[in-house]
Amino acid sequence: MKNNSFKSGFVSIVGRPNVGKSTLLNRILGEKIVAVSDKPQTTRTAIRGILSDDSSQIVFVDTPGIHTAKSRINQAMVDAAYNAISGIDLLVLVIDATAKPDDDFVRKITTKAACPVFLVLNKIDLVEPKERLLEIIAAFAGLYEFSEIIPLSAQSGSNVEHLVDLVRQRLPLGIQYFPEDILTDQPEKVICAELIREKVFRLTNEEVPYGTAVVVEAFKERDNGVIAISAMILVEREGQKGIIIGKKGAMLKKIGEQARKDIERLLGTRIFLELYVKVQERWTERTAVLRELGYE
Ligand SMILES: Nc1nc2c(ncn2[C@@H]2O[C@H](COP(=O)(O)OP(=O)(O)OP(=O)(O)O)[C@@H](O)[C@H]2O)c(=O)[nH]1
Ligand SMILES: [Mg+2]
Repeated sequence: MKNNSFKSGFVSIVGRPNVGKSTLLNRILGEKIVAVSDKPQTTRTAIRGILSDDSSQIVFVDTPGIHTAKSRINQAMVDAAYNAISGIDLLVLVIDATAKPDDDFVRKITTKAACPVFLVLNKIDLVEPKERLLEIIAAFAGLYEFSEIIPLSAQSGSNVEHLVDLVRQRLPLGIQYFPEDILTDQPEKVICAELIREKVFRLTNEEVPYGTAVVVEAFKERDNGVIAISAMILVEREGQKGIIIGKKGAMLKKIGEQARKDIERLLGTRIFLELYVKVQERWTERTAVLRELGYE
């Protein structure tokens, strides 16, 4: 039983695509559980990352970047981000400190928030001269009564611990929602699929990453302790299949090697990873498939 000063709460991380929300979640947890890439719209679903200690539990929710969605899958992504704004204890709105200030967006999000809002100015490692930060802070402070404005670098980790301390201070008294030894409420299969999909996002270009989904179909521990994972990479067209497989299978091999390293680190055990590619035309527009994949 936890003592009655235990604090807990749900904290959503929202913002435009590519501002570093997922990088921030991974940094806070000290483990990679969500996909990060230099391409926008990497994150497709809301994924919870849980930070526990003796006196608190913070349930962070990473969300897809909010953008003008054209396709059905993108609409589902943006819906997932907006859904994560309600029913929470604290909202962390992340902006890219190097980007042109988007006041309309900040106003739009803050009007939807029914809880305290922290503004995180990310990527401060890229801001020069440093005095520029004070100007940015002053400009945003005039837009909304943010509970805190925190400049940080999710990539280097600079000031991230300070953010976590401030979040912890704001949490209401509450129960422990999840066991203290889990990093996420997602099944291992889902996180493995996410890490494989990240490699596709990093290693392929143009429309290919956006036409790709990954499903882990088998996850079995063998007698020797090795976990055998079999995953399907879904694409929309034969041409995309060719790119994912690559010359003599070179691309698929690279995706597999890089994903295996991440998954082994996360699971703390050796894995055997088998990947195959399947074409499913226009899956990004088909509700039934999107639902099956957990995107709707
Ligand atoms: N220089 C620098 N780059 C960063 C920082 N944080 C994130 N990035 C980079 O920004 C890019 C986008 O990072 P993500 O974490 O995938 O961004 P996101 O907001 O989750 O993006 P979506 O999921 O597409 O909405 C990646 O190339 C990161 O390496 C930072 O503090 N400094
Ligand atoms: Mg993301």
